[in-house]
Amino acid sequence: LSLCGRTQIVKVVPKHIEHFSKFSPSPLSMKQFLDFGSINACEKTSFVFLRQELPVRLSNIMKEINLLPDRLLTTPSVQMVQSWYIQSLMEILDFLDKNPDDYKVLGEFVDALVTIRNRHNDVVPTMAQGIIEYKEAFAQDLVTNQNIQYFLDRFYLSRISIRMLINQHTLIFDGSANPVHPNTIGSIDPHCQVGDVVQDAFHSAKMLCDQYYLRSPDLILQEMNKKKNLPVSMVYVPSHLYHMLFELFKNAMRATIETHENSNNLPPIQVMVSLGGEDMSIKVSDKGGGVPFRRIENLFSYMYSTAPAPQIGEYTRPPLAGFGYGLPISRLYAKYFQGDLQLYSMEGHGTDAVIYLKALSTDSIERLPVYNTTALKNYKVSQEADDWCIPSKEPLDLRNYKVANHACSAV
Ligand code: W6P
Repeated sequence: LSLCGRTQIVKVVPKHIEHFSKFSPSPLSMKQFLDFGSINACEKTSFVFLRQELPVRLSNIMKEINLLPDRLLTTPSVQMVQSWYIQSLMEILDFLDKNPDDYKVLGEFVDALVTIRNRHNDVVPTMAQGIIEYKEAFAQDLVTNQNIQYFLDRFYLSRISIRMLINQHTLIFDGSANPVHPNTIGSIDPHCQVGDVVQDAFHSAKMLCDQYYLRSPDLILQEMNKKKNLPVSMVYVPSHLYHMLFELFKNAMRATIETHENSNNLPPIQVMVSLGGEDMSIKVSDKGGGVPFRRIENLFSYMYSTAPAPQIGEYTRPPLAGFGYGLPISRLYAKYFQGDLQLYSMEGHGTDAVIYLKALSTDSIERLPVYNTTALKNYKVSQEADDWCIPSKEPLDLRNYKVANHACSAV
């Protein structure tokens, strides 16, 4: 691949995107991830897989970036993110004509992946900045909110999956690094102790909470294991689980403290970890007064939860929850291996947040967006009339409906 100058890039890159976006991404199961890291793990096999699969995943989502409304696509932030994707795609394509049997090539590939991972570190705040720029210039409506939601859910899920592939390869095949966690395979723990991750995440959230509010609720943790009388354990990525739980705890603590401001004791946050035959579920319950049902969807909205960053000297937000993309991205982590994250709230009482994960590693298969005509259609939804009536604020004035022979003194 010889590229010289911008004109070459502009001509050549779209051809590669066209080519690789015609392939569907290949979702991996937990078992396949573990196999790449087992004793007979072959760096060459992983290399040959990734130099095809990474361009496929990158190109699939790059096609969708191109479908964003022009007013968003042309913001400096989104342009920057797009340029990172183009650069990274080219750097991986450089390896297509290299020899997998050359150990130097394998080493250069690991280095390239590290460079790419770092380049994309700030994708989430940069995209958020793009949304802010867009919101400042254009009125936000329901259709744009839906389109942005659809795109960012797919875009961030794709990003989670690409980083997972990169992390696994670099962690397993970076010879210099002696593993910090000898029992993990890349970022996967085949015996992830769910209760331990709950304790860790709670402890971190509690420290933030103490720092800001000078107090914090306690934790009551219960476990149910249908199969054995043992702590719940599963094959999972502990960092993903930690991310979700930390986010839920911050939200639960903030709600608890803010609704018990004038009380000396705080109701504890109760957690139930339950392992069944199909699901491993974690319920986080707070007595923080709950959220009106109408507003639950907004908690997961990228557009409604993007606020400009506070200026220096300006009032700074509490470090605890309720801002940014914590909840929608936590839900994507759950969905990534076929799980989900749902909120059940009762306004006036409190909120239950439930993480559903697959108990069996054979069911834990990557959930990946694919660019096809169905996806394309979802970006073409125009501003058509809703097929549900708009409720009027004022009660209907029935006096306008006079009926002959109907005696009605008010008429
Ligand atoms: C709330 C709002 C919320 C979001 C996520 C998790 C827990 C809670 N509690 O009041």
